[in-house]
Amino acid sequence: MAQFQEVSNQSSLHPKPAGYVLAYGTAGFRANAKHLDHIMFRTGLVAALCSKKTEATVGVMVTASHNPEEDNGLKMIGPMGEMVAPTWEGYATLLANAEQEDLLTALKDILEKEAINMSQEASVFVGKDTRSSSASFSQAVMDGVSALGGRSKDYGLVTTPQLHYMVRCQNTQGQYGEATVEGYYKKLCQAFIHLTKNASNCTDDQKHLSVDGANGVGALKVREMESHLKKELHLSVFNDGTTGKLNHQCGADFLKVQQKPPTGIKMNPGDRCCSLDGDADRLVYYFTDSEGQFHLLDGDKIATLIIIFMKELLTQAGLNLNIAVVQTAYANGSSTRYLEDTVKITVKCTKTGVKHLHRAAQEFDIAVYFEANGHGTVLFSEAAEQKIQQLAENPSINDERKRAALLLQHTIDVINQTVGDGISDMLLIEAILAIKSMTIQQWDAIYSDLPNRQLKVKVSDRKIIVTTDAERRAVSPDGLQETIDSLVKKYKLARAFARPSGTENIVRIYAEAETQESADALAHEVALAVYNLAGGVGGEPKPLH
Ligand code: 16G
Ligand code: MG
Repeated sequence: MAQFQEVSNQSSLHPKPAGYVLAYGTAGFRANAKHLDHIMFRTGLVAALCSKKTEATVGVMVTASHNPEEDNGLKMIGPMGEMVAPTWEGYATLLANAEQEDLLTALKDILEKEAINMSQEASVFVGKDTRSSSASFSQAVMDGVSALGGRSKDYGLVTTPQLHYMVRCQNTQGQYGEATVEGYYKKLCQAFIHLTKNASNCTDDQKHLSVDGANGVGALKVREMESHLKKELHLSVFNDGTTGKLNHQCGADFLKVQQKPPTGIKMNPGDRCCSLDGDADRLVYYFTDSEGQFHLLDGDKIATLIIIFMKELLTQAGLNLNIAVVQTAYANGSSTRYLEDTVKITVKCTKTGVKHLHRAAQEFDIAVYFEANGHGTVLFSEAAEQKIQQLAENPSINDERKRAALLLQHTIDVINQTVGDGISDMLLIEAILAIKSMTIQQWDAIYSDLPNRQLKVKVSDRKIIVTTDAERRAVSPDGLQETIDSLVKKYKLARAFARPSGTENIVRIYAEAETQESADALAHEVALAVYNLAGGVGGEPKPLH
């Protein structure tokens, strides 16, 4: 077939370094940019096949999110704007690792397995972040698509969630919105303006928010969006990439890990601030108090604020829907306790990685899912959306129910349901705070986080650790879980787990307890147990104090 000749010719322009192996991980491929050109081209091929198979547009986003500027990677996007199914991740890994001379055979294998009709058209949306390597990489993806006769649409610089949104809009024939960046701003900002229209006497001060753009694409896009907000929200963007380095001492991941403010931002005590990450699919909020103490409001606090708001609206609307919060093992124990005992809401725990939370959230009428690191969104079932719409259009309901139904409708529109979206989440939170006349301090005071500590342990093979119960318990190696259980018993309000990372060759430890000293000591003890029982390499973990 002529197309195979084309693949062969083109792929020699994107050669694979012999022996180089990389797997499609929790959030796609990610590595130092030096090694990735062939992976970009070959994922272009996979995306074209996926589009032919599903007879829909799919997406490829070139980004390494919160990783350093020198890294790059990509994320594939399925027809509804969701992450692609595991089968396609597997094919991406297969093609990425096929040696140059085996590429065509590997490609034909996939064609056969999936019974792909090669005369079917392929359409792939491509976007990129601001990394210096991203421009040539997105071209390499498009080369792969065209080698199989597919068409790509180059969205240029966009946030990851914006590209997810475009794919969904395209495949729903515009029902979800218009598949342009302009269309995205219009939908979200109009919903925001509707939501906040009747917010009681919101002062200019309350309308102000400082945004740390992580020196990445999110900063550019927040700026682009601002005029659509019609001065209903005043944004000061810091770390916009003009001087600082991408993700360097700034951005959502830096804040969550370091528990301190980013450099490059002007913060007065009490100012409401937020940070996006390098591709703007994560968001965290923070402020410093009058004593100079830093307060981080992470994904757990965000989920709590959103679910309280949703629950109140549903009660006012008189709608009885099945709602829940989805978290991972990293969710602070205080948040889970507060949600279950005080808000009285179902809380579900899944494995780490957005696709797991997303899938779990699809089981409810409305589910708020967030990782503690600030990645999350809200999903509404079709039935729930219909009920809300019917209610909003029902002429015989009282004003309170009407108001709540309308607010729910606008809430649906401000949210990007395809994937966690830092910019959309930011608009939703700003709207909730305005509607509830709530300060960031009041939001923070809803519950107090338990002190916690995360550590990494190097082991020769992280797969030795096998977990169950949403990664909260280890079933292998022998004796590890029993050891962790007995260590946890020594401390008050304590919890700890060890899980193999999905993105690095390490084991991650999480511990929380009543005091920071206890959390630190427990984390160290669990790290030691992992080091001893799971083949630790390098020096033994040292105590933190
Ligand atoms: C990726 C995931 C993130 C997860 C993290 C865990 C997506 C889009 N991103 O960044 O959700 O928290 O990996 O990394 O799924 P780890 O397995 O190394 O702890
Ligand atoms: Mg990200």
